[in-house]
Amino acid sequence: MRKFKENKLVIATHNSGKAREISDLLKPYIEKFHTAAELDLPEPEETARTFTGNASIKAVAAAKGSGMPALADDSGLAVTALNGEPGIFSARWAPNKDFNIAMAEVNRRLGKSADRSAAFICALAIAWPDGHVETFEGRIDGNLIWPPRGEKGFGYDPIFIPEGETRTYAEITPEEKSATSHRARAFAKLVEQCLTQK
Ligand code: ITT
Repeated sequence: MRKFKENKLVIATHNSGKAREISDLLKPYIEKFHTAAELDLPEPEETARTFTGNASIKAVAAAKGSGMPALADDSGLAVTALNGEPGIFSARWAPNKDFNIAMAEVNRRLGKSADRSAAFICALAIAWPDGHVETFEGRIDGNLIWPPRGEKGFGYDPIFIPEGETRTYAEITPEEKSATSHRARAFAKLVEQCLTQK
């Protein structure tokens, strides 16, 4: 496992909800970070069939494009009764990034299914400009509700209740979400294996 020793990192995402969560998680470890959006880095095509594969594509593209190490997140909602869909296509179910449409589509496809279980999955990839990549995965199980509830968070948060909670991810604070989320769990592995406190 290569250790991250530099003091600059590019957060390779164009999703502002993710960028906010990732920068909050990174603050204790990295002095300076940039986002792919702020550096105007192009968004590579996500052609892999796994979260980890797509996270690697995004991290390598940003590291090569910026000349700095880069961290990418590929994540999504896997619904049990839909055989894991939308999965790696979670962003693509939202035309013009309209997640009201994506959430309604999940609910429509679930129909009267008694099984409302789902999981959020997050793959993180950290890549260096020489092409070296390390990857980490995290997951949180929960259940889907309808109608959506809450104004916080992003994406599918208003329909997802994590295990052990009664509120959706859009009803709890960012700190509470980060105590259990798929992203925080992947992050904990990244921190343990790859980062050192500044
Ligand atoms: P980047 O590729 O630029 O990072 P993206 O939004 O296209 O942004 P993904 O391809 O990884 O990212 O799509 C993941 C989608 O899954 C994302 O758009 C959200 O809708 C959903 N998602 C991921 N993590 C989530 C979370 O913590 N809460 C709610 N929805 C989440």
